[in-house]
Amino acid sequence: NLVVDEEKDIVEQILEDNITLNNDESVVMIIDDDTSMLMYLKEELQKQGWYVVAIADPLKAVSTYYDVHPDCLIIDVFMKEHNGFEVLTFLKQKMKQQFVPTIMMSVKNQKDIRLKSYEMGADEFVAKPFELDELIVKINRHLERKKHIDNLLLIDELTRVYNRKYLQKAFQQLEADLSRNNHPFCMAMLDLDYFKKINDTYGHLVGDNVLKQFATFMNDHSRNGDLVVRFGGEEFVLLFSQMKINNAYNVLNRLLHKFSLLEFTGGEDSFICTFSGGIVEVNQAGKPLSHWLDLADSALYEAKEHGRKNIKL
Ligand code: GH3
Ligand code: MG
Ligand code: MG
Ligand code: MG
Repeated sequence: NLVVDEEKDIVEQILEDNITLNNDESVVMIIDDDTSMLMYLKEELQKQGWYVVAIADPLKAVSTYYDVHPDCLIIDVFMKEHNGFEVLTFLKQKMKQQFVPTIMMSVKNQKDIRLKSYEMGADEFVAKPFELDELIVKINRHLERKKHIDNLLLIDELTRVYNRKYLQKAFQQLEADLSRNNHPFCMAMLDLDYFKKINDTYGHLVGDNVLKQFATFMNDHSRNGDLVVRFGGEEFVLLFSQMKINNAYNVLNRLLHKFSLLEFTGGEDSFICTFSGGIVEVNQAGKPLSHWLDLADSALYEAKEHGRKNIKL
């Protein structure tokens, strides 16, 4: 039996695939004890470019949940051993605060089944037999919504740039590029100078506005593929993809010069704001993000010691 064999290896297969799994590839998990339905759906949904995990044993679905990390769940309501509602209950506990769109499926298209599906937190009920193209469009919508919601969690509310949580993900992608193609990249840690004084003199709202303008400025001046992250408070991390350190150093100095010319208003006054920065070239795969952050942070410390408004390697 194809499906049973597949289940045995499902964890290894996923762990293996995860290495090559494109970060943008959506994972769809289907749980249905009808193996011919499983195989059919798996084949069809894979054609959409989704990574499909098809599982006939509901308990297996629960135990492999954290390995699979699905972006969308499709659960059959009536299965031999555990019904789909039980499975959904187990899976909901695993999901915790995460949003995972869930589609319940059943041949019994009855109001009580539909109601129960929604009451238990499913996002959609699909009656069997279904129209494949319609199901695909529905799944697609759910995946888009999931992406949108996940993205919101990675964006800093005040400045609208990525937050620290996203940095790890971006670092991994650039590091993969480094080990594959030997493309080094640069990481800069930037910190606004005497920012506390801006807050103390003009108030927090003015300070907030400076942070927003700074983030916007950096975003507007970054190339495609570069990244601006609010690391915390008035500290930002910039990633320059495929760039050597001398180049990054020159780019940052130009940005520092340009930013320092901007005038901000606080009450009746106008003022300027500068920043200091430390950069490292990430030219060696296998070291954790924290290693490079520490180096960039030490360089930043030197820049501060050196009187601020400057960049150090
Ligand atoms: P240095 O040049 O050494 O970096 O001095 P600094 O004053 O910038 O550094 P310090 O770490 O003493 O102060 C940082 C300040 O940033 C303190 C904190 O209140 C402020 N801050 C952090 N997050 C926010 C924010 O979201 N909005 C505003 N307005 N201020 C913030
Ligand atoms: Mg069934
Ligand atoms: Mg600081
Ligand atoms: Mg500061």
